[in-house]
Amino acid sequence: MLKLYDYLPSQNGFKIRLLLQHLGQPYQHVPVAIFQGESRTPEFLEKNPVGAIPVLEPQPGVYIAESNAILCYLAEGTAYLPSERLARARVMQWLFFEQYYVEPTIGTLRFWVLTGKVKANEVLAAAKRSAGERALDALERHLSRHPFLANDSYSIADIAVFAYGHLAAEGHFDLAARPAFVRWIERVKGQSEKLPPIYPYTPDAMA
Ligand SMILES: N[C@@H](CCC(=O)N[C@@H](CS)C(=O)NCC(=O)O)C(=O)O
Repeated sequence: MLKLYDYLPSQNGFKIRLLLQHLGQPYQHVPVAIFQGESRTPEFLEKNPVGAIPVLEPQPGVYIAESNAILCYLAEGTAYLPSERLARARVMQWLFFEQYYVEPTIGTLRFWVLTGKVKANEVLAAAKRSAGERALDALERHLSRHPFLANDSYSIADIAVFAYGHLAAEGHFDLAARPAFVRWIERVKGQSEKLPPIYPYTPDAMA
C-alpha cells in the first residue's frame, strides 16, 4: 500500500490527501512531527534529502518528495494531468507558479500569522506580502477569463494552488477585491463532496 509521510497541518500534505481522495486510492498515513525534528533524522533524510514532508513511498524503499512532483506521479494517466504536450505544459506552468509565487509567500505568511511569528520576521514578511499580492493579482487576472487554471478544466494545477491559496485570508490577504479568485475557490470546493479537513498548527509549531 502507498505510504504518505505527512504532517496534518501542512497544506503541501493536503494537496496529496485531496488528490488521493479524488482517486479513491487507499494509503497509509505516516505522521511526521516536523517541529520536533522528525524530518531531519538520518533515517528521514534518506527519504528526502531536504528533510521535509510530504514524501510518498509508492513501493517499499522508493520515495518521491516535493508535493507537486507527488501530484504528477499520482495523476499520471488520469484527467487531472493531461498527456497532450501543450495541455500538460499548461498544468506545469501553474504547478511551478505555485511553488515560486504562492507557497513561499501566502503559505509562509499564513504560517507566521497563525503561529505569532510575523513580528520576528518583519522585514521578510513585507517582501512576502508584496509577492503574495502579485500572485493573487495574477490569479485574479487569469481566473476572470478561465474557470480553472489550465485548459479550462480541473487539474492538479488547481489542487496545488488551492491548498494555500484558498486560505490566503488567514495570512491577512484581502480577497474582497478578487471576485474571480473567490468564485474559483468555490468551484474547486465543488469538485469534492467533502474536502479533507484543514488541521490547526500544533503547539510545537509556535516555539
Ligand atoms: N516545496 C516543498 C515544501 C515542503 C515543505 O516546506 N514542507 C514543510 C511542511 S509544509 C516541512 O516539512 N518542513 C519541515 C522542515 O523544513 O524541517 C513541497 O512542496 O513539498
